[in-house]
Amino acid sequence: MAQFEEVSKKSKLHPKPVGLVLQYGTAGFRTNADHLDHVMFRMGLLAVLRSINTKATIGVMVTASHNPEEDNGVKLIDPMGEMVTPAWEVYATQLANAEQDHLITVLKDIIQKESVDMTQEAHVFVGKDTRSSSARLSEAVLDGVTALHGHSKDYGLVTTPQLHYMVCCYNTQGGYGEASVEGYYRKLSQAFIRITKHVPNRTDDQKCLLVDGANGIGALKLHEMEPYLQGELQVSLFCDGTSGKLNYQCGADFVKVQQNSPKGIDMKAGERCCSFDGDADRIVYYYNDDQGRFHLLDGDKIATLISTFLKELLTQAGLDLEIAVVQTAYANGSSTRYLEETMKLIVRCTKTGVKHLHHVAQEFDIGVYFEANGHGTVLLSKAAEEKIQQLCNDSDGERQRAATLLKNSVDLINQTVGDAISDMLLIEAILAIRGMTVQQWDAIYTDLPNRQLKVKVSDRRVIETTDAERKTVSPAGLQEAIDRLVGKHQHGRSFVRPSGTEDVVRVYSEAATQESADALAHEVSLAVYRLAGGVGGEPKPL
Ligand code: 16G
Ligand code: MG
Repeated sequence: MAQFEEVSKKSKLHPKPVGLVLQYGTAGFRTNADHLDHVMFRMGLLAVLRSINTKATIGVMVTASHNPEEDNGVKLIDPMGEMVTPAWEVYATQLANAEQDHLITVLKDIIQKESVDMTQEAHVFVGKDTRSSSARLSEAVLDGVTALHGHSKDYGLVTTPQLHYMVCCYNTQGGYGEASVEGYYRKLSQAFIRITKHVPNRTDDQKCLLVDGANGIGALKLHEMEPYLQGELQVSLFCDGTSGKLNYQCGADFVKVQQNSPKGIDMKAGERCCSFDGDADRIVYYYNDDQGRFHLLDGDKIATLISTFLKELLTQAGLDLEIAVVQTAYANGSSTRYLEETMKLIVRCTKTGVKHLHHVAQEFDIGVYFEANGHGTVLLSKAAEEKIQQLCNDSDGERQRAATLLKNSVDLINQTVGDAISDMLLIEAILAIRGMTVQQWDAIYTDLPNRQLKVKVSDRRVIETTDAERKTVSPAGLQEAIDRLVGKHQHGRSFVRPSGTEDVVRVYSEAATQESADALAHEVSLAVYRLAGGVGGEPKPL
């Protein structure tokens, strides 16, 4: 077929470095931008197949999120705006790793396995972050789409969650909103204004927020959105990309890992700040107290604020909907205890990686999911949304008011994926309604001190886990060793897992004091080093 000849010809313009092997990891391919041209071209091809296969528009986002500027990566987006299904991650890996003269064979294999009818039309949305390599790499994606005669729409510079949103809006024929960046700004900001304009006496302090844009796409897009917010939120944007380097000493990942504020930011005591990551799908909040001590409000604190708020509204609205919070093993033990024991909420734990949380959250009427690192959102079942909508016309004033507030909050949420901009607006709206300061939010519960370390081993696949990564089953003796060490520390908890994005084993610990958490993490790291084939000297901090 002429299509394949064209692919063959064009693929030579996007040659694969011989022998290079890459893996579609937890969140797509990610590595140094110089090695990705062929991957991008091929993901363009794969997106065409996936589009025909699902009879819908597919998204391809060029980004390496919180990685350094020199890296890049790509994430595939399925029709409802969710991450691509695992079977196709396998195809993505096969296609990316096929040597040049095998490319067509691998392509035809996928076509055959999935019975893709190549006479059908394909539609692909493409987006990119602000990395210097993103322009040329997204061209390579578009080239791939064209080579297989697919139609493409280039959204240019967008955040990852914005592209997820566009895909969902388009495939639901506008049912979720308008598939344009302006449509996204309008939907979110109008919902925000509908909520906050009913809050009496909001002070300037409550309206002002310091935002670290990680010198990336989130800064650019938040700046673009500001006029739509009509002064209801007054953002002071720093790390806005005008001078600093992407993700360098700033951004959500830096803040979470270092447990410190971005470099060079001037925070007054008590001032509310938040950081986005490099593609704006994560957010964390923080402030300095009067003694200049730094306080982090991570994904667990965010999930607590949101789920508590939603639960109260459900009670006020008299709606009997099942609400659950989905976390990973990284969730601070204090948050889990607070949610289960004080708030009486259902809490579920899943493996690390957004798609795992997303799927579990879908099992409930309302599923609030957050990773401790700040990636998360809220999902509502169709039935739940309809019940809320119906109640908005209820004759009982109290119930009607609660339902309307719920409806407006739902409109603020990007349900396709964690979204720093949307999460930020939801958090700001909740704080405004409750008249709550960042300190009061922080005081809901106190985090147990914790520590993360990483250990280099010769093959991290020797570590096998179970029970949502909370226990190891191999190598032999490791779990027993961890249990023994944990037993020596008050409120001790620790687990280890092979990273999905880096060639290391990650170690997490928490305990009653920081010294104790540090000691536990160190002791467990040594056990990993000893029992799992450690290499390259002592274990290092994350
Ligand atoms: C990716 C995941 C994130 C996870 C992290 C774990 C997505 C969009 N992102 O960034 O959810 O927390 O990997 O990394 O799924 P690790 O396996 O190296 O610890
Ligand atoms: Mg990200």
